[in-house]
Amino acid sequence: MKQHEIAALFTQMADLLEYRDENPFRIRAYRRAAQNLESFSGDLERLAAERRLRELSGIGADLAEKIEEYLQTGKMRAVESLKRRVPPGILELLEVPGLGPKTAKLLTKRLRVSTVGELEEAAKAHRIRGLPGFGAKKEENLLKGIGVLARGRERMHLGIAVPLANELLALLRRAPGVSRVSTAGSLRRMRETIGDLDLLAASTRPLKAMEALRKSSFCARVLASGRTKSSILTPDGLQIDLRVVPPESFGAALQYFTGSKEHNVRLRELAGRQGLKVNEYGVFRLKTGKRLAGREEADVYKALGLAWIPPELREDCGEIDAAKAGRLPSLVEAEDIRGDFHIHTRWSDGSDSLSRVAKAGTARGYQYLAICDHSPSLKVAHGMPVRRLREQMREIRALNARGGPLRLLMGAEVDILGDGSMDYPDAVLADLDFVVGSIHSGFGQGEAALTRRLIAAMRNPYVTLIAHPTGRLMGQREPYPVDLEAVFRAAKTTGTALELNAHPRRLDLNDASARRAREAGVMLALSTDTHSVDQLEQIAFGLAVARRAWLEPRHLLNCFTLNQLLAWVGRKRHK
Ligand code: DGT
Ligand code: CA
Ligand code: CA
Ligand code: ZN
Repeated sequence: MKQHEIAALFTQMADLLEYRDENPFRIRAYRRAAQNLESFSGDLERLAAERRLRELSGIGADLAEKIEEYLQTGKMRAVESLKRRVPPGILELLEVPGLGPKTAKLLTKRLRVSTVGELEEAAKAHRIRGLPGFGAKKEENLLKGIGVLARGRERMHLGIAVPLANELLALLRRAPGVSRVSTAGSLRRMRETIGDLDLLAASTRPLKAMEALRKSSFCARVLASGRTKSSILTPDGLQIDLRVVPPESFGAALQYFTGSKEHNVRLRELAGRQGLKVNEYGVFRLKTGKRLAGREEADVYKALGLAWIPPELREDCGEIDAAKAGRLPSLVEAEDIRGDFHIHTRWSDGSDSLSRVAKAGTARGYQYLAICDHSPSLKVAHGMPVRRLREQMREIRALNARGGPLRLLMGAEVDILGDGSMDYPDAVLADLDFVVGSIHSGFGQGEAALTRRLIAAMRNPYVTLIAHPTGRLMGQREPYPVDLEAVFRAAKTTGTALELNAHPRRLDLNDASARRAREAGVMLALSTDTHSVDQLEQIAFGLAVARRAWLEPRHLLNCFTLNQLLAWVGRKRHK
């Protein structure tokens, strides 16, 4: 968790330096370091203790010292002192998505606003559109950004929630008397964002478990504290709800507190019709009060005549009828995943070498990884000219020639240009094993044009997969408008796969769209959009979306063997 805090401080540092018009090289160094820390999932504290921080890419002596300082003191003096040198309120303004330091400075001066609230008022009163360089559109975008910021504050994404939950579960497991622990609520259902984080423990000594949480460093404030339930706020303002129940009702409580509320309402209706009652203590016969189940969650469902329903499906979207009819999907599982597509390396904006990536893929037991670095138009990401791509292909061939269980596929993430054409010529694409098409520019073109672009790309025989089809970045950028139903039809007829991007800020397609895509007969593919090898494990977030979309292995390209995959790619090319 610490690396996220430090990354946020480095970003803040860069913003503040930029606001003060300071050295652009320093600004860039902080931004790079922040990016690298965000994607780092190793043990930062251990690395610091071994004085090896400088092995992280983009971390020199100066930044290493700042990281150490933060780890030791929980503070970064350089940031503190810089903060004192800008007007108060600026820090929050800088968090508004789409509002850079330069614009923030201009707006505060011209409008004499100093807080996000005042800026919002100014925008609503249309006092911004008249400023030089602005206009109605920019004013609207600013308002949107303020909205996104507010919503982003309300809910946390899985990339934050899952690691936090794992630490909390470990803490609870160590508390005296605790025999079982689990997440519950929206986190157990793996919704894309989590309101508050629900935890459940079975214990004979509930007060001890709650005390462990309250006395831990995760607790900044106690909101509520009873005999079976505690709610706390973490230092980041996230709410944790912990319930502790006796072991004999763990299953019933887990079922109840996993929700969703809508799923539980349906379940209780069903129970009522059978003369039964379900609550957080168990399943009971209404007439006699006899208890039929409670210790195990599966028994709760069984007592109601249902198969156990995976938590990801519990949204009252037909899962109870399916369970009754014995027609629940055989959801895709982690073991079914044979590889990952859309992997970046040092050849464009990733941080690792091809051989490091191959090693990490092998360690995960994968059969294949598609290396998909950026194409030349994406200059900010060091997109590769054809000559560099060819060079990379040679290196991939050489690595594959060494043998081993994992095959690197020669691929590219190719920009779909404004007119729907691809950023590499077809003759180059034809030499690749796997082609990902992405929109990274012209988001403002409007729905019709964006949809046309995607469809044009799918009509290219070499385009295997469309990446992040709606372009959203949670908390930063709304999805661009696109006619998804038209995209699904084109994907189906052209034989192009659509991505479930597993990055916790993207998760794009999302669960509902992915389910509709599947119903439209579209092939889907999970990919992590990995920029450094420790992000390969984020496949778990994409897997959660796939499960929430009711996907089975046959719906996902990742579950194909290498030969099946290559055959699938070839079918489109030879249509
Ligand atoms: P969130 O926190 O907004 O992401 O969503 P949840 O689903 O985690 O909701 P939360 O934390 O309010 O409650 C956790 C679960 O507990 C919920 O999914 C179902 C159960 N639950 C909570 N309150 C009620 C209630 O008033 N009625 C019913 N039937 N179930 C409830
Ligand atoms: Ca919750
Ligand atoms: Ca809750
Ligand atoms: Zn990418």
